[in-house]
Amino acid sequence: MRTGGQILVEALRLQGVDRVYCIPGESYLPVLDALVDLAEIAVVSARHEGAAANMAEADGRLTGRPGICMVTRGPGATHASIGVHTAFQGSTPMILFIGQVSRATRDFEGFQEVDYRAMFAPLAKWVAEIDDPARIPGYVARAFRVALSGRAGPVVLSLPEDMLSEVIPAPPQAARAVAARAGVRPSDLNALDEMLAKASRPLLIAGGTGWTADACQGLLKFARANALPIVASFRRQDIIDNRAANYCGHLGLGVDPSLAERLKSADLIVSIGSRLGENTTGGYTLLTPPVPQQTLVHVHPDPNELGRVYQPKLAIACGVSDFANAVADRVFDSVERGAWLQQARDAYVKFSTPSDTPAPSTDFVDMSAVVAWLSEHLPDDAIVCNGAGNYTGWVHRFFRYKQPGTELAPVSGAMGYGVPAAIAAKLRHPHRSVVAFVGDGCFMMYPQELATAMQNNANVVILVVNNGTYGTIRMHQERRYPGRVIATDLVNPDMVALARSFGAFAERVETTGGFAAAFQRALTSGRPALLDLRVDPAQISPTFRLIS
Ligand SMILES: Cc1ncc(C[n+]2csc(CCOP(=O)(O)OP(=O)(O)O)c2C)c(N)n1
Ligand SMILES: [Mg+2]
Repeated sequence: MRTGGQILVEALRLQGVDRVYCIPGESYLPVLDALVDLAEIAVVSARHEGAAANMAEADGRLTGRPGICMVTRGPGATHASIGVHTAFQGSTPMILFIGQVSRATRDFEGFQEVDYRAMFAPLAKWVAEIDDPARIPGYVARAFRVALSGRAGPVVLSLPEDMLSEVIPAPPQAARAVAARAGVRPSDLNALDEMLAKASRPLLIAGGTGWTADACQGLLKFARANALPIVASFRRQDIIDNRAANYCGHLGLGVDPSLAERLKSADLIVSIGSRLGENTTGGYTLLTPPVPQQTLVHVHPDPNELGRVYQPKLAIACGVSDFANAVADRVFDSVERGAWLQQARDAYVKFSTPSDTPAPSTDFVDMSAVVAWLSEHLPDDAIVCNGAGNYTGWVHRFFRYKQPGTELAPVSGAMGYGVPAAIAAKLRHPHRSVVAFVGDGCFMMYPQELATAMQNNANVVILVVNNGTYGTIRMHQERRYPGRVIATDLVNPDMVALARSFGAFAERVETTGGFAAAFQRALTSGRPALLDLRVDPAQISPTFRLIS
């Protein structure tokens, strides 16, 4: 005989789950109780459901299996929704479990009752409520398949509390779900070869999720053999080693103007895994819907994404790994385009080298120098996390990602992601260095997660890019409503004292020259660490200065 909670936890174990992120709630006590007896599943209790959901999302991104988050009804679910949205926009496999009111009181709008099917309809791939404990194994197995299949994403399962405490004979369980994948047709590959062979200005765009290390290598091999430039879609900079001669930059906010021009003037674009979203396409201007000027080949695991915005000449419904593995060894006779590739690569190297930007003030920490120093000195497998804000402009521009699985950055542009993501990364890879870049605004969304880091020995290094403002919005204000500043100035706490109050290592860094030594002390402190970097508030982006 088993409780619903025990059946659920057993189903998770069989799916290979080894860690859940949660905030506990009385609505799902039988699940928590079942976890007491299961050493294989670690339970990490965070301090805010938004952080717990971000941690689960980051874990899903790093493992390629659904990250698991558990929260209570109403307030817990509404807090956690940000992580579900981030997983949705980021195509990250994730499952959110929510305790729900009992079946007998449903629709009374009792204490904290919410209709999750309605609430999460546009945020999740699938939302369901489990009414019968005997059906838990089926729902869980389906949730894993839905989260993993096609365009990966989040699933929400609601668990009425009396269903979780009902005792029934143990039902049969399902085996570990492996999503079925569409494959590549030889005729599509031949058509692609023909188009690429004739193109004198082709560009490959690598993006989306589902990349294995082999697939990343395979795509690079294909690009090398056929002199093809590869660029990364928004916040997918770790698919191709940025040091490789075929890597030619990042399509995103603050895009290199010369790369934007290159994309516009390409005669063939092959998008592999990327949806070609708003930030990748310069707000749908570098490629214009519905039929872009450039000939488009679109490879995506979900046929529903093909032709959703852009009508491609050739649409290939196929997972990125299968595609990359299929093209890895293909070599074809093509028109000469060594110069096209070389120009693109040279432009990337120039744009991502700090000397290209205005000379920094010596009274502050210069983020260009900090990011370039980290790019040079961190181990190749270090994981670099960030949230949203103008400070990310320096990271995305000057950091060279060297391995897949080293960039955790929200495609959704959600502030607050960096610290929770870093904690999840450190728990998943305890022996790798994990660095979180956060703005002062971004950090203050989840500063309390320093407690989670302390409690779980997640020794991350948090770099607060402290400019005393919601800089991004200030920049937009100055552009659209010059001189009319409102709601963007920040009066911050003493970040060093705040971090130390949790027991973390913390120091303030006032100048560029002080950074390297402070970083080494932080990294080797044996504790979660925070460096408060005092940056010039007028230097609002790598290229834009406020004139005061
Ligand atoms: C959760 C969330 N709320 C609001 C925004 C809008 N927003 C984008 S960037 C930004 C300011 C970020 O400030 P900070 O972290 O200090 O970075 P800075 O721009 O100053 O470098 C805001 C408010 C957002 N993207 N996400
Ligand atoms: Mg700021």
